[in-house]
Amino acid sequence: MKLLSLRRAASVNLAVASLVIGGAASGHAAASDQAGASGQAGVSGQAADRSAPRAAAEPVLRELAAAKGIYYGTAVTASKLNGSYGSITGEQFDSITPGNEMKWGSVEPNRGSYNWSGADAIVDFAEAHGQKVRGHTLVWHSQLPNWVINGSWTADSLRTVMTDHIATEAGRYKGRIDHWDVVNEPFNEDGTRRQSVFQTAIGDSYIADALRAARAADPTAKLYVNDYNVEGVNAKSTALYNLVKSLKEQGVPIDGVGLQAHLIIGQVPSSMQANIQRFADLGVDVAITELDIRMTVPPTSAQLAQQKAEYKAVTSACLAVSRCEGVTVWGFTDSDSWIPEVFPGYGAATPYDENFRPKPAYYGIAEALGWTDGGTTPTGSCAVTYAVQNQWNSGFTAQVTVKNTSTEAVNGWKVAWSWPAGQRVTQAWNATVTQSGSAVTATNAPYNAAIAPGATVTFGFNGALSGSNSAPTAFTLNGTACTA
Ligand code: 9MR
Repeated sequence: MKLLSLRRAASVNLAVASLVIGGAASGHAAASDQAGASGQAGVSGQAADRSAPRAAAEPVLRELAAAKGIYYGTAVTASKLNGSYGSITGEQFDSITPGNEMKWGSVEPNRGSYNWSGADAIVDFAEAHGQKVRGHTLVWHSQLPNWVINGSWTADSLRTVMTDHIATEAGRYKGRIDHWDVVNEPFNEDGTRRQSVFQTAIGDSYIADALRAARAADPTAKLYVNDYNVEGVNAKSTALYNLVKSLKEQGVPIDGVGLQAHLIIGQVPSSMQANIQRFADLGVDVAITELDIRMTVPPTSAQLAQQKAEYKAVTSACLAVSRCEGVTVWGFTDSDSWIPEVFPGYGAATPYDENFRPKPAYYGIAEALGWTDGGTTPTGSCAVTYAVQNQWNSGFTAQVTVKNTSTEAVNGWKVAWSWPAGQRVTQAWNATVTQSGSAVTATNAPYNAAIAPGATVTFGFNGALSGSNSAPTAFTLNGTACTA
């Protein structure tokens, strides 16, 4: 059964003056019938991680998104889909995009010789976890095999190679892909066409040719054109707009536009919602396809708070337009992000840290999707004291004291940290403690939910050791970093 959900007006309290996302009531069909697919045990080897019950208030992005009628996705790396990475991918997201495994250079490095192992693994994983797949990507100037880049082509010969490639790849996964990024990054920043091998050999019509070939190969997949720096209204997004308009006028099969959204904190375009809306008004769907928000590293807690507001605002911008189908983050963890390699000095761009611990950005997404922590999310600060009180060969007892150093009362708390040395919490008091991989969350007991300004709460636990007992170095209170 599909339910209609009334979308709440986005109320965004922004740390960034440049970012203004309006809100409008609108209706996505809530895919509540899909939400039940989540919460399955993760992949093999991870039973222990997920054996602890999830605290009632812990947000699950895919469930929250489904209730609002959108999907929440992540790019993935096939070889990492096990352990905590696999568990979180399966539990939190209802769409996955191969980061690299479906690109032409990955699947057909030499002409006529195919490698589908990574792509197959991702599609299989998605089906096992009730997830959609965004196929990425069929025609792109980058990560192309040399035989395509360096071939000497006529318009006809390259068109045939391109449409054969689309028929082979989209045909292989026919009926199993929800959205295809058929053409990726066709524009320069000024809105002129990028001089890719396809553009130079075939000309402007290569995009229509590619879309028609994709429709023929997999009639049920939604066909997208995807690009970056097209999130706000600007010359490049206007070129994309004009392309979509002209394709629609010619009857070329196009179902949607992907706004990649590789963003920098403090520079999220204020016109994002208006831009999404103008594409929707053309009669196509829209998706945020590669969201990340980078910052200089190491991040400060102020930067992480700003990033949280911006993840929330981008998610809210999608929710505010009924034709926005969903949001995909480009890697959910900082350990699986392209940013540090390509932008030295930048990083921390995703919603989870390198140890799979949710960052404030994760709670920002959840809040945009309607989640509340049953109380106040502190805007102030906190201080944590961590003390090992007793230790033996295989275990230890520790106590955590949390001080509310802000001027606002905390009413309901979660304290989170990540173990640096494989420790596991076995038993806790004065809090309910759950652990997933190395990520630990301690939730208040009913009797100690409130922490007045300046007051402290203390809880304790026993832990198991599998090596050293190095102390955690960072803690958050309701998603906000504390001083340790
Ligand atoms: O995340 C991908 C990274 O692992 C690759 O090295 C890189 C090569 O260009 O491609 C990355 O993904 C890109 C995506 O396919 C298209 N939009 C930009 C993404 C980041 O470069």
